Amino acid sequence: MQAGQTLAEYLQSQRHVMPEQDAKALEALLLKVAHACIRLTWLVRRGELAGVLGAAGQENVQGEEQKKLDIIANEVFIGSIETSGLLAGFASEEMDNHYPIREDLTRGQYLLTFDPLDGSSNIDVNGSTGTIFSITRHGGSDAPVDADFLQAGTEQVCAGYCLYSSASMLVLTLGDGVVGFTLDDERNGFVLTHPNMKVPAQTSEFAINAAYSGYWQPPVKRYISECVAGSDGPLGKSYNMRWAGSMVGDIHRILCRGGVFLYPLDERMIKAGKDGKLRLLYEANPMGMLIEQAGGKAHTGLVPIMDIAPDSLHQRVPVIMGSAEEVDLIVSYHLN
Ligand code: P6P
Repeated sequence: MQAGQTLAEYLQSQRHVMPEQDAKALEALLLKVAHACIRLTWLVRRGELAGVLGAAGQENVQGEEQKKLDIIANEVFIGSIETSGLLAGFASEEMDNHYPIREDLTRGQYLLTFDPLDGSSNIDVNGSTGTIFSITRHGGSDAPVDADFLQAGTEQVCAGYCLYSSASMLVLTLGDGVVGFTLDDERNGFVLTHPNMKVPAQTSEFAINAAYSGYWQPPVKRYISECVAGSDGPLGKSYNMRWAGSMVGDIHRILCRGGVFLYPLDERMIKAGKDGKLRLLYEANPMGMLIEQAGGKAHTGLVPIMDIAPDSLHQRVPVIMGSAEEVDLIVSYHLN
């Protein structure tokens, strides 16, 4: 591979990496995903000019207020890919149950699980947002049911995101490292700009929403207090903090320069009977695959995220992911 390749050229060059059964179909599917991300880029960039900002006046299955763009992004993604003949079905943050391909359309061998617009709280203030996607295989030939989507992160064939920020970037893994493409407006296509994204093993930068520090459990309280203690503290170095308000924004920064992202289980969630905030299938698993393929680690504090056997489409998990040595340290505080 070399920088400057188009996405299509890159995918063709990677056919030898993909299992024989996947090569052409996966290549075609990813080009459809990229096309959907380009359509979403233009919508996000036009913002109020396209009348797509603001609340939709309804909640999703998570009980979260939906933004207009949440719903539009979901429709754009499905509309761009459903007729490809490559998918057996979709599952999305914005839909209660899975979405089977229409009976009159050709069904394919893959399942696409996605968060159409992650970071919704940033939309109206022009902050970073993104689309997160995870591709797994559909074992059967019949129409899928919800249970077919409940696959461990280790079963993912491909994972990626498109970050809508100062540049639009498509970052993905096929299981052989992580690559990043930047949208070239003049060519209206993604161009390979980051051929080998790696997470440094060490870091001095953490990402967490510190507003919830009063609810954190002891291992997280210990870690963050040690970071804040700086060079005179037990970790012997000064730390910086970043919190983008969108997982895609934070994980992209970590893939570019290292860091550790935490959305841990806290006392609020325990009281509400929740296992975390972020969702396993379309946030933690795809981001976990990217981080681990780039040399980092993805953990709940108790178990590796990608080993979890999912029990529901919208299952939530605690998330600690990023620079391997930092994740190991935080996990050691949870286990000891
Ligand atoms: P908070 C966005 O809604 C999201 O799911 C992630 O993208 C982001 O990291 C997190 O929630 C932000 O949560 O509690 O800081 O608003």
